[in-house]
Formats: sequence, C-alpha cells, structure tokens
Amino acid sequence: MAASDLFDLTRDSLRTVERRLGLSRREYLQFCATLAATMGLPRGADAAVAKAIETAPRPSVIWLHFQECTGCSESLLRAEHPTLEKLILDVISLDYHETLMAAAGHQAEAARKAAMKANKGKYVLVVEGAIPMAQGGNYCKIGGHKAVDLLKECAVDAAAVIAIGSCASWGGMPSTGPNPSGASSVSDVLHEKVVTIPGCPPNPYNFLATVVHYLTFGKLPEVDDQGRPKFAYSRLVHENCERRAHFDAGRFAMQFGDEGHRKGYCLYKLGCKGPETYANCSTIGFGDAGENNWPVGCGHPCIGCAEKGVGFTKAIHQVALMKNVTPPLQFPRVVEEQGKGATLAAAAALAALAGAAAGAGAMITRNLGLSHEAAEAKRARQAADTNPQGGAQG
Ligand code: FSX
Ligand code: SF4
Ligand code: F3S
Repeated sequence: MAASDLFDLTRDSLRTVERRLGLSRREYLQFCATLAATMGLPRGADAAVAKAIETAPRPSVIWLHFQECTGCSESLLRAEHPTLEKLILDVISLDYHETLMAAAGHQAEAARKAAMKANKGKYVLVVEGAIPMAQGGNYCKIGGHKAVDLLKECAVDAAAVIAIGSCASWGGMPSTGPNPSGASSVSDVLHEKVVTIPGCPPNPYNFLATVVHYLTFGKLPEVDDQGRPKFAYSRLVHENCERRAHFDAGRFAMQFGDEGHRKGYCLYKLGCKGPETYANCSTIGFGDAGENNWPVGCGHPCIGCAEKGVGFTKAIHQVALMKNVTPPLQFPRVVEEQGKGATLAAAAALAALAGAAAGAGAMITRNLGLSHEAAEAKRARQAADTNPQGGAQG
C-alpha cells in the first residue's frame, strides 16, 4: 500500500479513531507501526495494518481460562501504555472472558453460547492456562464443565485457536514436576497444532501482532514446529541481549549485588537462560515503561519462562546450554567454576558425553569455557580429534 492510500484512509478514519478512543493520530499510527515492526513487516506495512484495524470487522474472541494466574490477561490490560487496553478492546470483540465480562453465572454461560452461535466458524478461540487431564479432568471446572470438555466444545467451531502464555502453550508452571493434575497444553488436548504465544506472561505485542496479522492478511502468521509465530520466536533472547557484549568479553556478574551486577555485566553465571530461550523479549521489551523493561534489563537472569523444557523445569541457578551461539575460543572462559581451571581430562570427557548425546560438536567450549590461551585451545582440539563425536570448534 502506498503512503497516499494511508492518507486517503486516514483522513476520515483517524478522526473516527480520535473520537472513539480518545487517541491522537500520532499515538494510533505509532501503535500500528509498532505492530508492523513486531511482525517484521517491511517499511510501509503500518499503512496496511492501520487500514485493516480500521476496516476489517472485529473478530469475535472467546477467551477461556484454565490453570493459570491470569497474568496473560493482566499483561495485556495493565500494560504501561495508556492506550493499549483501549486498542485491544477496539481491535477485537471480546465476547467471553471470565475475568473481564460483567456477566456472571448462567448469564456468562449464555453469553458464551450466544457468541459461539452468532459467529460459528468465524470466532477466534484464545486459551489461557493449562488443562488438567489427570483424574478424569476433574481438577478444573467452570460452570459445571470440565476444562477439557469446555475446550473441545469451543474449539470445534473456531476459525483459529491461539494458546496464550506458557501454560496453554506447553503446560507452563502448572505442569512442573510431578504435575499431579496432569496439566497439559492446548495442542496436546486437541491433538492438533495451534498457534502458541508462550511466555509467563507473554509479551502483549506478540499476541496483538498475531491478531492484527489475522486481520490484515486474513490468515495467522507463519509458525515454527511448536506453533510459535516466527516473527517473535525465531531468535534466542541471548542473540539480541543488551548485555551480550559483556558475555562476549567474558564480563560476568557472579553474585546479585556484586560489582559486576551493578555494572550491568552478563548474567550467564547467575543462571540466565537467554542462550537457550527463543523469544523477542530482548528486542521489544515489555510495556512502554522506558528502558530496561524486561527481566535481564532489570538485572534478573532470564528464567526461560517462554521455553518448554527450560522455564519451571531447569533450576534457576543452573547455567544455560548454549544453543547455537558458541563463543569463539579466543574469548575468555564463560562457565568455568571460579578459582578452578577446567582440566583437559574433564573437558574431553564432557565433550565426548555431550557430543554423543547431542550429536554435535563444540561442546567443550559451550560447557566448560576453555581458556582463550592458545596452548589450551590447541590441547582441546587435539583431545577432540581423538573423540570425533565431541570435537571442539575452532
Ligand atoms: Fe499466568 Fe497466563 Fe504465566 Fe500461565 O500467563 S503469567 S501462569 S503463562 O497462563 O496467567
Ligand atoms: Fe544476556 Fe543472559 Fe545472554 Fe548474558 S547470558 S548476554 S544476560 S541473555
Ligand atoms: Fe521470560 Fe526470559 Fe523473556 S524469563 S520474559 S523469556 S527474558
């Protein structure tokens, strides 16, 4: 869409937006531009986004709550941006949401059924929370219906199903071992792939961008094998972290409150899971509260809340597995215990074990952080050569 189309569109519609939302045109266009940027759309796409929001019928949304803390809804509605709440409710028609709707009891049930009937095959089903499957699904009931039954009933006639938050996406916190309630994800219950927006809570812009993509292009965004929109979850937190230069330079906080922590050094040794967590937190931050508005920015290691098998699974202090960014050998040590050098034998043994398990090389530097000293690097390469499965990288 050319910029001139936007101005044709906006002359009237922006006035409408101003009246309806009490928003300035600048704020509204900024919002559209932010969403377009979140989706990784090219320059000028904000015009298409603005047009879609203005002209496409608001999709009916049925929002179910199961095992969760309502943080997903909170993150959407309590965001710092003063207008986000209004915009959400303007972009979608939220026809059923237990926390937000005025109706209660039988009225609420009737509202859900009426919205499903009126928008059969067209509504978007958003699910927040995991679904308990143990003990016949009796751990969570709403209006007398088991969560599992409610989900299946609502999913049948939905145009799209979006699992918001880690709980709905992969089980999240309720599924933490030993998982007595059998907390399960939406896709496990429906036996189909659904769009997932993991995070505990997820970034509101990722949800909004997904819905607006649906409005703008008439389809949901491209997703990865876990149903995560690629625009938001194709990069590791670590790849774009503001502390990354410290990681690369070997400058780490060793304790909360120590000098390194106060100076903003890398939090890897405090257990930061950014190197094994796919999410755009380090890129877009949360809310509009200014700088440092994400966990690592505030001085806390990423706990991998968005990543299955990491968040609520790995110990918070446990160092992360380096997924695909391995520091070059010439960089300083990253994981070595303080005061102790990694012995060559230990390095070689771990390299062999890890290499066998992961089928990948480069494990020596990932897990033991060999010295940048040339002599040690050379010895490590020699050790790897004798253990081909656990070869060191150069
Ligand atoms: Fe809470 Fe949502 Fe975490 Fe779960 O977010 S913020 S426990 S992902 O389902 O309410
Ligand atoms: Fe940032 Fe954590 Fe990576 Fe350090 S380990 S650069 S704090 S994401
Ligand atoms: Fe969660 Fe880590 Fe982002 S803790 S919010 S995935 S920085």
